[in-house]
Amino acid sequence: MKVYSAKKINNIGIMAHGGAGKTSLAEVMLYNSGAIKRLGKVDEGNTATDYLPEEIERKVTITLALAPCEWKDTKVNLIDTPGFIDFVGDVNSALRVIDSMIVTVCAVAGVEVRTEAVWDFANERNMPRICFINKMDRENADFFRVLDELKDTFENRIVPLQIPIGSAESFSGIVDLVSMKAYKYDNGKPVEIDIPEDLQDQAETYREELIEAVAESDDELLMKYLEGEELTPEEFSAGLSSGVKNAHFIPVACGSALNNIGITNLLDLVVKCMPTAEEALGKSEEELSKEPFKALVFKTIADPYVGKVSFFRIYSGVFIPGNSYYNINKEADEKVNNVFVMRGKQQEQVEKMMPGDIGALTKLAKTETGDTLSVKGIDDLLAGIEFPNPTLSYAISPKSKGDEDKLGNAISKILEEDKTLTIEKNSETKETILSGMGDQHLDIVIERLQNKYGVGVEKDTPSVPYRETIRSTVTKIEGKHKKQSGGAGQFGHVFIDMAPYKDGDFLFEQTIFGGSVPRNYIPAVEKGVQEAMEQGVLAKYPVANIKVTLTDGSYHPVDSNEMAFKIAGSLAFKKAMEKANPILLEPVMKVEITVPEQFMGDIMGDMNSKRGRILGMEAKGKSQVIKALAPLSEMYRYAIDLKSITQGRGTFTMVFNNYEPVPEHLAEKVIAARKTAEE
Ligand SMILES: Nc1nc2c(ncn2[C@@H]2O[C@H](COP(=O)(O)OP(=O)(O)OP(=O)(O)O)[C@@H](O)[C@H]2O)c(=O)[nH]1
Ligand SMILES: [Mg+2]
Repeated sequence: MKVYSAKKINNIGIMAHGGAGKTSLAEVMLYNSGAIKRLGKVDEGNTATDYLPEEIERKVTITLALAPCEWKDTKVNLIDTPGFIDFVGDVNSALRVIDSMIVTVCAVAGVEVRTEAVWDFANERNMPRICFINKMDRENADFFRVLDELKDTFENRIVPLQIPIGSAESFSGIVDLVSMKAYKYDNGKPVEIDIPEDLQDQAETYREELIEAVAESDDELLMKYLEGEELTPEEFSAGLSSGVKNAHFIPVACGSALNNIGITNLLDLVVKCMPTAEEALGKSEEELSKEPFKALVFKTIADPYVGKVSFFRIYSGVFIPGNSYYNINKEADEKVNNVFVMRGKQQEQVEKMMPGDIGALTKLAKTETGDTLSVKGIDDLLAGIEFPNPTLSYAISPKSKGDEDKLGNAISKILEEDKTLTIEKNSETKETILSGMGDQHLDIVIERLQNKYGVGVEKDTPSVPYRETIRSTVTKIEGKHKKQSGGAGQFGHVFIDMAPYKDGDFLFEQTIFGGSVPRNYIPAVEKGVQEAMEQGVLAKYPVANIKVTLTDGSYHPVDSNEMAFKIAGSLAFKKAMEKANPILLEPVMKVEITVPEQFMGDIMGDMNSKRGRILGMEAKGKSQVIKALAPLSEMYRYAIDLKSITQGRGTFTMVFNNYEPVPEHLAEKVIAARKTAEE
């Protein structure tokens, strides 16, 4: 590919609900522009942008992919993004670097959950977008119903630029309301035809709506329009382009990605009405080129052949291979000898890259997703990328013993590629906890560990990190360790009091009088208690929230030593705990659930069945936010439950809140299960 100027670059994300046809659309745009020679199909597993084995197998996009093509001298940097919520991390990455969006909507399903989500994001940034009603060839496709739905759902001004000729089986082309010309398609190429008679009135009506929208986006044009004058073709064209670029209105196009209908018009529209990189950055290319180099790395992939590949977008300066660059976040130099344009998994080396463009670098040693690359001496960062917190966790372990290191290494490679994944060793349960955005996400990670890194992994629901504590105060509990037959003797002897303690996990005090336990042995007693606390008397869970006071004891001038007092301390602790009415505690989480209003009842019912307590609720836009406390043991699968209750329309966050007693009948079960597991 040649080097493109910021005046001739469009960075556009294709975003939508899962399955609306984003990947098919990217493919057919690449094909029509000549960027690829063979038109692939998602269902045949041969598209440019769904190239990972996991994507081909599932026919679903999992990671974002770059798909640059050239149309009318402009480099259109398409980014194909995932639609399923489990893979939302890459949607966030793409959103951070695009200047405009094609929102793909299925002509049958209409507006869906993720359509609303990406739309909201575009609104927040007043991002220009084109709405493309795809799958016009499908049975029950209905352009006008979906158009009305778009108008009803969104507050933006939504204006069709085209109307379809026919629908479902008979869908054959479009009437372009800008030129008032009609087209059918021959292998993707538009062939001009007369506007079908039965569409003429409708075309006129919608053209009037379009003219009004164009006029209203510019004061001068509006004056003319209100005075009843006609806009010249030049005025109309310029007004259309600026009205869309400023997101004064959102144009609607339609077609069929599968049958390659309406796609060239969509490409025309992108080049004409979406902002160039120069426009989006708000400076001329000349200015941008003179500024110091600055780019954001928004995605990292681990390619089996090339190694680490970092996708980056340049915000200022020119990238010249061989120069020295500097990662501001890591305070590290990065030497890069090549710069690439990527299309799916295909790389093409280019000579240099201009401001505003998107490309890829290989073998960056220190750089991670979200980092700013610049040159030495520059220290202000570009805004990073926000990723959602994981919602689902599994305890994982290697299938074969001895593969622990291999697993650790593989996971750290996968973590580089995916910022919505976390791995953590739980110090209480000793389990390795893998957390991600949902069951599909985690299953794919586990599959990749097997297929790409050769580590088989067992997954399980994480164990609950229960704790134990006491409810009563006990006094004068004796602990005596005495071994005085043969060889060197052992003698340690203590009395302790034990009480519930609210202000922390553990407090140790002593009220020894007259040296009954010599001063130098007191720390050993405390240590003995603490070691014993690692395994409580009920089910060997760690003990918390207790206060122990060493009150008395005795010693032997020869046989006493630290070890003996440590053992005495732990013996006393166990006895005391047994007598002090021990109970089991469980972690309770603070949960915030956001759902459309109609699911409130179901969410509350479900929370009740999970022993949750509702703290309150409030309206947020069109949604309700429910705050609740619920035991962790009931919440491990909440990501899955919420998805099924709300058909994917709910989201939630969850953080640890406090420990609370486990209800008795459940505690008995937990204790019994632990005993069985031990045996
Ligand atoms: N009939 C018809 N089917 C289409 C059209 N576009 C896409 N499809 C089909 O819809 C299914 C999903 O298409 P994709 O292109 O994978 O959709 P996507 O939006 O990329 O899906 P995700 O990336 O998984 O969110 C596939 O079976 C496509 O063949 C179309 O214009 N007409
Ligand atoms: Mg896709």
